[in-house]
Amino acid sequence: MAKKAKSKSKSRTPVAKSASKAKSKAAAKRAASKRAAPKSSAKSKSKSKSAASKSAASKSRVKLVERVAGGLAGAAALAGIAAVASKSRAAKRGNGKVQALKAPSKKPFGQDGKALDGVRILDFTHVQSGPTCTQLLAWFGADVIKVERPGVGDITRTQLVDVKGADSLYFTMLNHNKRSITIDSKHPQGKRVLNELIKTCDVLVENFAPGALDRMGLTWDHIHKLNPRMIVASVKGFGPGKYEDCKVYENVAQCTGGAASTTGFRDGLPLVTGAQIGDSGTGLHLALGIVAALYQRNRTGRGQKVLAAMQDGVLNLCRVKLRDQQRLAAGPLTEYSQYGEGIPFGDATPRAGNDSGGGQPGRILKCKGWEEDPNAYIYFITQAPVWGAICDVIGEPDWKTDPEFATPKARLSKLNQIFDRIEQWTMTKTKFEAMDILNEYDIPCGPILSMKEIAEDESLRKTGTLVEVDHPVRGTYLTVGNPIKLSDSISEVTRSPLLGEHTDEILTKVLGMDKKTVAEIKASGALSAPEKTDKAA
Ligand code: CAO
Repeated sequence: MAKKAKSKSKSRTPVAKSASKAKSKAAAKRAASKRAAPKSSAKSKSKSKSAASKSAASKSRVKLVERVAGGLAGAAALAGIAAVASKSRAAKRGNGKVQALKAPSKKPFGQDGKALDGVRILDFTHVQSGPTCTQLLAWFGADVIKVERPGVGDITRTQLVDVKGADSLYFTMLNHNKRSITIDSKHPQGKRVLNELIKTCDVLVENFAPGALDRMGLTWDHIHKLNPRMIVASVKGFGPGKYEDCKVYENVAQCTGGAASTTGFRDGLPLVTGAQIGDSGTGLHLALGIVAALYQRNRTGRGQKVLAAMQDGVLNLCRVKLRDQQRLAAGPLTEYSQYGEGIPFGDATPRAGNDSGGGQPGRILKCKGWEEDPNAYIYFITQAPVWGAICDVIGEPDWKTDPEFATPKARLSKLNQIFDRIEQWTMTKTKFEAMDILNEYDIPCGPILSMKEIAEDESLRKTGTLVEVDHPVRGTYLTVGNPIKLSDSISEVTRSPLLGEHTDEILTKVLGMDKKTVAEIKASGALSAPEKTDKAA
């Protein structure tokens, strides 16, 4: 049998470590001095520049384009999409000539800024979908200013609380690397601050219920008048249509986007998945839309609206099920177990249990210890090119030449028999033993890992996908770092902000307000929760 000659060499992605205190202080200082730079927008600068400084500005735009392109490619890689913006493309200008590419950075690896350095986000998001998006942008280096309601903040700060008095893990795990300012967006002085922020930010991201942003007076026209370069990015439950005014949460999106009707077993209820494809999935889509809009703005100088509807995002992730819906017209879905079981198909894509989504039949099979351990299982794929190795491993060498089993087509009607036999073998091994043996023969498989096992996984910690973060109120906690690795824009994970922690810093350093103005706005009550009367308290 075709046992592998040498073990697989695994390429390591860059290590992103939780920043040490000293390191993060220095980074904060650097970032603060950058942010303090006078009303930094390239737009206002370039107007008054001489020819020499124009060329410097254009160089820095090329740099930004390159960085944005890098960020886009990272996101695209995760979504399984081909890279859409390469550096060589970014260097191509309107005259059709290709400019010489910049020489590689002389700075140490990973220390030449971040992909989205210089991009400032006005983050009006809450709960999960929007915060996922802005957290990703922050990890790529954007300056994310989270606007929260005074005294209350993002509702998730106080949801599913595990440490009394501390922001919940729900909040901390979705809002890393951001700054927080409290503003009552309906107060006239609050609107004044928001208008100033709109002028200085590149992107406004929001996921309010439909119409809420307009009710605050922040219509597209208003925003665009203040800052024609601003990109306004929204998550909504549905796109335009009969449901466009509806509020939507994760599971509603899973149900309306096609995930629930195709998840679970044929004879059971529709199921929602643990993966937050409606919220985090849509946040990821929105982030890609924002980076694309930033890229286009480099050419047009104009902002645009970006909409990621949760139903659309879920459907995009379920596209193979829409594929199967159309295949039904041509006959039964032969890779679904129900085909081998002789159960007729209806007129819609059925739930397929744990059958493989693609043309390579797979199942979840019991491993040693399954009686006690709910996760003692392995996913096993009978990939056609390694069928011979599978037969040898499970002790059925005759199946390699037996016409009843030798071809993928012949096997389709016997999947239950085949997987029962494979399971007899997997039940003699733990899921990790089975994984080790099967990997030797390049047989695609994966142990069912519990969250406990994942939390303890050394490789995920080494790559920075799992990170321990310090928090002044709750202490150290474990979180998921940036899952997208850029070789020259390494993500450090810094803790989520306390409510309104950066209010003063943003008013003075970002907006350049003097003490008197800050005092005036504060005294108006636009930035603080109303005093509780004795009775109310
Ligand atoms: N100052 C003053 N008012 C503020 C404010 C601030 N800083 N921040 C928010 N508000 C106000 C809004 O203006 C809105 O007021 P009005 O309804 O009077 O205009 C109000 O707070 C509530 O906002 P909301 O309707 O967005 O929040 P909700 O809790 O009722 O609904 C949600 C939550 C998620 C269902 C809804 O926001 C939504 O459908 N969003 C789009 C889809 C989405 O992202 N869903 C994912 C949620 S995660 O599972």
